[in-house]
Amino acid sequence: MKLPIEPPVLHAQGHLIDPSPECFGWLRESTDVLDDTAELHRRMEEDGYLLIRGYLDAEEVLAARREILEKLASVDEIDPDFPLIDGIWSGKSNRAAFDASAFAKSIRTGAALRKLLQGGRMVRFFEHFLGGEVRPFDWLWVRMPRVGQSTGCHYDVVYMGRGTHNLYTAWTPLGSVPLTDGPLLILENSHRLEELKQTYGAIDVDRDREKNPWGGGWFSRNPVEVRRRYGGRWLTSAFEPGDLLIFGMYTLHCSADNASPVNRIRLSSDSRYQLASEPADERWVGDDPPAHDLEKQEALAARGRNA
Ligand SMILES: O=C(O)CCC(=O)C(=O)O
Repeated sequence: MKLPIEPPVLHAQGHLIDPSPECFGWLRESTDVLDDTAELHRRMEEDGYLLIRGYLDAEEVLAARREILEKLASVDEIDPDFPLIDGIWSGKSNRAAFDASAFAKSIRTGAALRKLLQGGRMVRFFEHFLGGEVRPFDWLWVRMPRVGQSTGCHYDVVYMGRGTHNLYTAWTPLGSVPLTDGPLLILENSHRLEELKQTYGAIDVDRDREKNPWGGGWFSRNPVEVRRRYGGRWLTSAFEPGDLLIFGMYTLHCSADNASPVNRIRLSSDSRYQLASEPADERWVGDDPPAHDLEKQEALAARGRNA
């Protein structure tokens, strides 16, 4: 992909990402080594992520996009003056008239989304990469930030670290994500920050709710300060349907603020993959994963104790 020579003006959580070459750069592509599993492992070890262009079937990606947008349109969130597939925010929502958790479930369990993320080329990638039968988490995350919204800096392990850490996130743009629309940002070399891994990276957002100095799971809402403290550059890219960004549990990431000039919602999913033979974090697997619901987590644990 041809990326601009001039660095973009990006903000994250309202902070300007310094575009100077010491502070900002582009994600390295690994598309050329897709068939070389040893090299993919080497790059994951070196970079903490893999960016593979055009790997997924773009038609399947767009089918998942359409499926989600139809649901958002059904609660009036999509501007009917534009083609549905453009995903232009209407500036209003009728979601409150519906059961919020049922609506969220319908978004993350759609047939087209499941087909894209829990089978086919996606699972084949991880079978090769992990070298065995793969278990995708049953829970899928769909992100729909509107203009002005973004995700704070975090390691994924704090949300899903109870099973194997040989676990990977696939961040999948569900449509084009130009630089204006709030793409994902990865902090270079953050998978090697041993002190951060042993402090912040050792928390469990649910178990450590009371004593966790980071409040929720985000390490920081200020990526500029994080970079100043830990070094590295914030890396990103524009994305097209079919592109895939994979990273490990200790790769610090956030997203840029969605600054779409046309009010487009940034649609993406993040899904997780591990070897079926390794223990899975019980919060994210099964027919009705408990997620962060502490009562459901406790009921599940009690069933385990009584089994
Ligand atoms: O897409 C986003 O804004 C956040 C994604 C994320 O946090 C993740 O993939 O773990």
